[in-house]
Amino acid sequence: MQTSLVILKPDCIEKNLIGKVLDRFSEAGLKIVGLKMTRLSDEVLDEHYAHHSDKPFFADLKKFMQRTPVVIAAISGENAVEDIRKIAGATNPTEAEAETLRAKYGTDVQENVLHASDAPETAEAELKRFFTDEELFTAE
Ligand code: IDP
Ligand code: MG
Repeated sequence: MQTSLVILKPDCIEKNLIGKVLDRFSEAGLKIVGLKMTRLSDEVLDEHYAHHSDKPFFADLKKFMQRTPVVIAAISGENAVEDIRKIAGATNPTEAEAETLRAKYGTDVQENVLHASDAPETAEAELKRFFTDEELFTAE
């Protein structure tokens, strides 16, 4: 069993798509085991997007991610990391496969609906960044 970290970004909140997006994961047989709505601090975003800190869009990306509170979810399944990335689609909505969340609901390469962990090791670090053990439901 794997658990991945998903963040529903401000564009998703503004378009009132929280339920639709979470339902896609439930319908795919994935299980929501942690959920919260909160604002992201500068410090957390510096850490979460450290791989983009030298990019020209970094400041803009942080500003976008702080535009509204976000929904943070821990989602489990046999192959959760890969399954969720598939359902999310490519980073740029114009390059994402039809029916993926980013193709259907994304605005542009920055405002692309959601974050999803890109590997099991990343997921582990990201889950620790946003949830305590007590906040996560353990099935079985
Ligand atoms: P991912 O979210 O598909 O894993 P990453 O390359 O890890 O993609 O980028 C993290 C986030 O940074 C993206 O989801 C998007 O919001 C933003 N981002 C990535 N590339 C660009 C860009 O070229 N311009 C603006 N924002 C970008
Ligand atoms: Mg990424």
